[in-house]
Amino acid sequence: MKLSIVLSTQPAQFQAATFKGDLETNLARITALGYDGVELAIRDPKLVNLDELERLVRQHNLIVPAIGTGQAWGEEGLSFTDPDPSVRRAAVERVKSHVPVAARFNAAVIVGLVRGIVKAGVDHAQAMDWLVDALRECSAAARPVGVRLALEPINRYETTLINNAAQGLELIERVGADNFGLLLDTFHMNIEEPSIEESIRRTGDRIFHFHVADSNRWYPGAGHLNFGALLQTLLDTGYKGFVSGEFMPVPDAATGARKAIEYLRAVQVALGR
Ligand code: LER
Ligand code: MN
Repeated sequence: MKLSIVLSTQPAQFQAATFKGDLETNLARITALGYDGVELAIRDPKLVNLDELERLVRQHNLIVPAIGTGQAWGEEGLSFTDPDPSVRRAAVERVKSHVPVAARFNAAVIVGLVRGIVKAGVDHAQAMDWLVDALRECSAAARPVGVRLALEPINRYETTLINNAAQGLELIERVGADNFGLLLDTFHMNIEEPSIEESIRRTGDRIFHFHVADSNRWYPGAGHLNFGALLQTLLDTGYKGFVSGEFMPVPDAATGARKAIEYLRAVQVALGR
């Protein structure tokens, strides 16, 4: 089981980006803790020196399994489902601009909150149509360079569009691209799924990436999720990707990250995987 943890390349409001800013120090900490990879949250690739980022990541022997794009929504309000067509276009262009970055690292591009929420005056079916069009366009742009897109079902308190795995699987049917799949996040699943294990089984080989946080969105082991059962189910699907920590920096990022890896490695040993 390969473990990574989220690092935002810039300061961000999003609370569960465990590490933020100060790239060199944080990459060194992540490596020293024993993580195999780092998931990079990037608001806008134009704001990042990508050669320098790649150099630092490789210097620290880390793999980048996925690139998060949610800050384009969190910090700038860009979304695939905004009633303003120029905002939708900017969101699609922004996500497409992450494709070469992902290709550099052989990473997936995450579509989280950049999909948007259904805004006042917008019909849910209309928002779904915009979402499908945007995802088709981004998947088509990613395919020639071998990049996969992972849409994350997100709990009802953050969005009204795609809250659970079943809705995600229906969306996969509509988008109809083989490089489009899902990112499952245990924090959201605990709120939305009838059964976390059953939803993992059903999503199967369409699980392109996996986030872990406990029920309280603290490090795994700090809440009441059964990580033994859910990770066993995940590995039984044949999932070979990363299990990526995305939790609040409680009591601080370094301590939470240390407790998470100690706990997850112990679960792994108990499972004999
Ligand atoms: C991002 O991966 C996530 O899980 C969302 O809660 C973002 O708000
Ligand atoms: Mn997540």
